[in-house]
Amino acid sequence: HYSFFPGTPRWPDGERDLTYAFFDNLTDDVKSVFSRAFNRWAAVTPLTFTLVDSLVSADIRIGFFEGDHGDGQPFDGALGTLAHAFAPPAGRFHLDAAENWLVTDNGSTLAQSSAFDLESVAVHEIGHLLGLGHSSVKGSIMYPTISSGVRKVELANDDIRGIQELY
Ligand code: TQI
Ligand code: ZN
Ligand code: ZN
Repeated sequence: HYSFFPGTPRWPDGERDLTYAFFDNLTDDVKSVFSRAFNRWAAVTPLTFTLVDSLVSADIRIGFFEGDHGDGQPFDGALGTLAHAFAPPAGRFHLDAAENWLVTDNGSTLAQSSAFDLESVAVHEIGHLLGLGHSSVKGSIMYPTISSGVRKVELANDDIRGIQELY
């Protein structure tokens, strides 16, 4: 079953059109992975997600960082923690730059089993950004387990029920 963060934080009613921006100059391939991940949640909610240039004005700020990056939650190098994202309205979405990230387009198979599928992790972290905690339902996006070389990007019914209770 899905869960929420303590106090059930969510993006407020007047803020359903969310913007996001990247810290780094990322390739179009990487940007489109995030765009696809956001679209999976937009498809089942009244939310929209738009890429903007200005980090200052963006609701959600996405960046790849290594080790200590100034928020008191340092990354740990390859493996271990892959990424972290925080409950609304933080909009803080950081990924561990030391991981071997795999960028795939839709449907391509994972060649490198030591790499983590970026879209799979992004869909999970966006769930956190929107207010979902972890789920006890195996196979859901918010179930707290992920393996390298595995692609899991489709929202499960449990994820959809959870996000639709929030929005
Ligand atoms: N990052 C953890 C996660 O996103 C960070 C975390 C731990 C966390 N406990 C939390 C975030 C409670 C919000 C609330 O879950 S991670 C997974 C999963 C990670 C973990 O890098 O360990 C995924 C990243 F769920 F599979 F364990 C992506 Cl999919
Ligand atoms: Zn961080
Ligand atoms: Zn999680």
